[in-house]
Amino acid sequence: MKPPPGVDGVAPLTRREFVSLSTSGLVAGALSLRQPQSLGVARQVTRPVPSASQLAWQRDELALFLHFGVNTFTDREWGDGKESPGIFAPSALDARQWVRAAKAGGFRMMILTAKHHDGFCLWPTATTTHSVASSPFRGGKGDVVRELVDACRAENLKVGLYCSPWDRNSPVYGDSPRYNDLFCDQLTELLTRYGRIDEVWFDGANGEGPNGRKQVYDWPRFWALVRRLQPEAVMFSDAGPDVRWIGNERGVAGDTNWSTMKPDAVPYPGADGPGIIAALQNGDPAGSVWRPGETDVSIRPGWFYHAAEDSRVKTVDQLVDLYFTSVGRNSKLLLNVPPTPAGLLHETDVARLAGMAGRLTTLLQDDLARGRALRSRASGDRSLVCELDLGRDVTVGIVDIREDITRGQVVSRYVLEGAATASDARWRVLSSGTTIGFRKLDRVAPERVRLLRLTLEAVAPLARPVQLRVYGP
Ligand code: FUL
Repeated sequence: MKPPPGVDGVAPLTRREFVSLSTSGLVAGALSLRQPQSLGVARQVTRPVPSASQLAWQRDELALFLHFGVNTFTDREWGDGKESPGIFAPSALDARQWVRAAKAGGFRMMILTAKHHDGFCLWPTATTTHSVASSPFRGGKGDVVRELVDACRAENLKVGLYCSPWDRNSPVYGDSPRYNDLFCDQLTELLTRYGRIDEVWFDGANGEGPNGRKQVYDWPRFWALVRRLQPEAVMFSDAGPDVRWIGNERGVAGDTNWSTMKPDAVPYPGADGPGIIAALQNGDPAGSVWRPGETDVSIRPGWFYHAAEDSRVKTVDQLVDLYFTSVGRNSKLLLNVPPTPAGLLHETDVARLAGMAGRLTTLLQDDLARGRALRSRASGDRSLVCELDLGRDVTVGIVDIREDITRGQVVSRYVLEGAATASDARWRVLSSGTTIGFRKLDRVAPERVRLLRLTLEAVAPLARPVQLRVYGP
């Protein structure tokens, strides 16, 4: 049977056994991509792999989302576009405070709503008067995008921008060619005035315009423009092209989460229909493109700041859980922390970010397998068994497994077992699952073990070793 495109790595191999050496003490085993010489040259079919930008995006793990704009002053979630720019009056805006809070939380990028669905632009655009230039902020001379960019550069954080295609203010919204021109002009301003932008975030929402007309977005044109102006930036939307939405706003990636996708599964941003959410949650091992999932969720119930939600900020425990259900499921966490009408992050939110970083550092700092070699042997052409002697009895509470995604993602099933000693090797399952990808974090019932055994099955031969770290409870 012909293998589906992008799934097969090489032709089946004969059984081989080998022991891999530990480099950093984290190395597991790898199935060689080379066939035994007697079988001739490997029939290599390339699986999708991340671009340099997608790889950097994933390795950053954490990005901070900032929903800020006229809604901050009207106490609403979706403005209708009729807001007066006069209400946008943050009294003490300090983007350096945002960036310091993000840094203390371990975040490596900030993404600002430069324009939300209400159409109000946080930068002095030439495309509309519905912007900061018509507001009292800094006497009409302000530019929130500039202040964020400058603050991020000073602290070495990356910058991303959200620019909503849905615009409830623009009189030409719904007059499709004219609005698409205007939207491209807005993107051009955002992507040429501020230096390097690392992520462009497209919401798929597509509602009625003020004239009651529906807009037909020219996505290929938008994407080509971004690619031309900021070739290093990743573009987010339901349909990528570089990074896909994870399918919910609760902060939970699929437990099975492939970074590969079939592009037809979600043909355009905002597409609706059966199977779309599952495709976003789980990806597809037979997908022809690399399109990892981004998990966006707010630290508060709403995306914008509402004083009434000051007592409903997610706790440190909840934030740590979100890390496990996003980063720990082969995704990236985009956590929204909305500035207040003063233009500052609320002190409760700031404290929770620091608390989350502190807790994660404590949980994940002492790798009990550090320096221990993992002996691996192939148990089939696409399965591998790896064993590790921890050298002493330890209590395992967290398991951290990683594929080297520079060569793609292939593991489709894993089981980690533990046993007390070599002479009493009664293996007990600590954790098991399907995909691993960039990182799989499992919390397990604390178990005292000395020996670990990791069994892997893959949809194609593993091109590189997997890494195994274990931590206490
Ligand atoms: C949604 C928007 O409608 C929300 O207001 C928010 O911006 C969220 C991140 O995306 O689709």
